[in-house]
Amino acid sequence: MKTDPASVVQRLIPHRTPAQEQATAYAPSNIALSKYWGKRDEALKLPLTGSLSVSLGALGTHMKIQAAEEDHFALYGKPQTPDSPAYKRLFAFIDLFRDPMTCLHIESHNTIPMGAGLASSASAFAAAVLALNELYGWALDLQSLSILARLGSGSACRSIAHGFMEWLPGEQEDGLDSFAIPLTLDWPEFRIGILTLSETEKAIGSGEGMLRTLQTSTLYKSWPDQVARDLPRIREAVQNRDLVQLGETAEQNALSMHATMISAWPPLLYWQPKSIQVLHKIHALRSQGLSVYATMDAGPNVKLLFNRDQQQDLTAHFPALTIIDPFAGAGDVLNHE
Ligand code: 2P0
Repeated sequence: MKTDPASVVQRLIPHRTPAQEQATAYAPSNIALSKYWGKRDEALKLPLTGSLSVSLGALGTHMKIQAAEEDHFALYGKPQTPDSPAYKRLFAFIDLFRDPMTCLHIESHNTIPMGAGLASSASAFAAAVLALNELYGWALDLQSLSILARLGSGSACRSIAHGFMEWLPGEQEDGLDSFAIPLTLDWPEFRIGILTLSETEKAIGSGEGMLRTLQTSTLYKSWPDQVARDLPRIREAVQNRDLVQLGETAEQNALSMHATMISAWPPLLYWQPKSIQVLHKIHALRSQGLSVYATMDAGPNVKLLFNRDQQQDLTAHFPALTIIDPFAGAGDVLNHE
């Protein structure tokens, strides 16, 4: 019989009785340098390839969960109705873990700027798993926490810890070998710059977009080979703190992912004219000697990868840049308009 999310949870959690009244947790968002695009199992959110990300420090989700008389979910202090998509998705996930008799009051607050084109699902599901682990007193290890977060949203498995995280795709049908591991090293000079070019909601979400790409793009067949080349190069670049190798590989990886999206049908053209303008500007700045590279996710916004020594020049060229230092304490937003 095929494994479903409920049976994975059943195997990993020791019991379903809260050990305390309430628990809080924080998980950072993350950006992939070698991307995850395409699943081998939809229900368990198992990827076809590995991926490697860096966390966004202080940009993430704070979540508080407490035992209550009835279910309740507030986002930014605003109660969500049970028929809202956010409520339904969160409680469908929570239902995997709790005894049906246990009601929970959940408060979630994202520090990710609204409309920055950064998905909050990765940090939200990771924060939910971390808070549940506290509330129930499971004392799960990082590996189990990552597997459980993955069941909420694939990229959430990389948000269970700070820093560079590599998601091992695994081979097992039950996905118990598919989780993210921290590359335990820092890179104090490394910076991420976020350029918000469009605040409109993306028309096609990542899950649907991946499936469409897999089913309709012949270019997608080359994607696993692209990752097989890029991911080890990015891991090596991180280990050597080699920005040029990291930036060149991450930019090519992101554009290759977009090539598969664009060649899907109907096409997934997430880029807007401004996205292309920014890419050209980055290329022009590189030809003038600036060491700056781009990555993009399933949306029009461009994220810049660079080292601290380029920060002043880049802020002059992109005044609206939100700069993130993933390794400053819990991570600091150094310059946010
Ligand atoms: C990534 N993205 O590696 C890639 C690059 C978007 C583009 O992971 O269906 O929200 O919940 O597993 O994790 C976004 O996909 O998708 C994503 P599901 P998820 O960051």
